[in-house]
Amino acid sequence: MLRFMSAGESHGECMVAIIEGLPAGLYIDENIINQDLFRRQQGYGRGGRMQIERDTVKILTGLKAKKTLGSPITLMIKNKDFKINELPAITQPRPGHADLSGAIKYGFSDMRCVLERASARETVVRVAAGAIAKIFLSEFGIKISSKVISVGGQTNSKKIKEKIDFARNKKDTLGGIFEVAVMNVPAGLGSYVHYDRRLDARLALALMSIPAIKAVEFGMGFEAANKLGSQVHDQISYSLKKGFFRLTNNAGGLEGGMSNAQTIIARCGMKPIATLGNPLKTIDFKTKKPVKASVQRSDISAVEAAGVIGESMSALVIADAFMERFGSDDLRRIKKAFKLK
Ligand code: EPS
Repeated sequence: MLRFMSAGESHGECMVAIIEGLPAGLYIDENIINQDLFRRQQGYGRGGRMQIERDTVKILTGLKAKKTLGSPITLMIKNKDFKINELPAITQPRPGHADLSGAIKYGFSDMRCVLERASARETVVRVAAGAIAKIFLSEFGIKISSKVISVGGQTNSKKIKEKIDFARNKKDTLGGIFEVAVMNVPAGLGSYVHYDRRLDARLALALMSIPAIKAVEFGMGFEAANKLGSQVHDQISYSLKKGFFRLTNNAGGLEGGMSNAQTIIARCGMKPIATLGNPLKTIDFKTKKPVKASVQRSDISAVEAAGVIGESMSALVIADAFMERFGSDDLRRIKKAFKLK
C-alpha cells in the first residue's frame, strides 16, 4: 500500500512528508519534483507568500545513488517565511476558513494555532509526494495533466485575468473549476468488490481533501443525471491495433469502480479563498462582540495551483492502485507483470 503523511506549519521551519510503499529501483530526479513545486507557485492571482518562497525539495531518506530502496522516503521543503513564534494572536475567525471550528475543537483562543496547519501551505509537500508517484507512473507511460476550466465563472484566459483584477480591486477573492486528466491508465485498477476499493471513490477522497474543494465530478458528472442512458454510456468497439475501446468517454475513464483504459477525467470545484481584504462580519472569539474577520496575507485566486495539487493527489491514488494490480516491491518485477497485462 502506498501511503504518505505530512507535517509542518505554514510559518514553521519546514514542511515534511514521508512516503512509504514505493518499489525499490526507481530513479528519482529531484529536478522533476522541483518543476512541479514551481508550477504550484504559479498562476495569476497568487499572493505575497509566493514572492517570498522558492520551493525546492530536499530528500532526507529512502534513496541510495538516487534510487529508491523500498524504504520510507522523507521529503523536506524549507519555509523561507519561518516566523511562527513572532506572529500576533488572531481572535476574529474568518467565515469559510477552519478558524472557528478549529478553535472550538482544539480549545484555542488564538486562531493562529489553527491556521498554521490548516493553511494551504501544507499542499507543497503533497505536490512533492505526488511528483514521486508521477515519476513511478511515467515508467509505464501514464501521464497526468491539469487545466483551468473557469475562474469566477469566466472561461476565456483574458476574461479570467480581468475578473481576478476586478476581485483584487474590490479586495475580494475568486474560486473556479479545474480538470485533471490521467492518460494511458490500464483497465482494471481499483475494484467493484468493496466500497473502499473503488477507484472513483478513492480519487474523490483524495481530490476532496484539497483545501477549498467543494465539488468533484468524473466524466459527464452531474450532467449525466439529466440524460437518457443511451446519451450517457460509452459504446464499446474493438480493433486489432487498439484492442477494446470506446466511442465516447462520458464515464471519465471509470466504470464499476475501476479504470476502463480511457483517459480518467476529474473536475473539481474550488470555493473562493476565505481571506478577504474587505472582510466579512464575524464575532470576536473572546469578547463575543461583532467585528470584521481577520485579514491575513493571502491569494486572490489559486485555481491553477489547485490543479497541480489535483494532479499530485490523483498520481498518489493511481500509483497505489497500479501497484495493487502489478506488484510493489521491485520495479523490474512490476515491469514484467505489466507486460503480461
Ligand atoms: C500558501 C501559503 C499561505 C497563503 C495561501 C497559500 O501563506 P501565507 O499565509 O504566509 O500568505 O499564501 O494559503 C491560503 C490562502 C490559506 O487560506 O491557507 C501556499 O503555499 O500555497
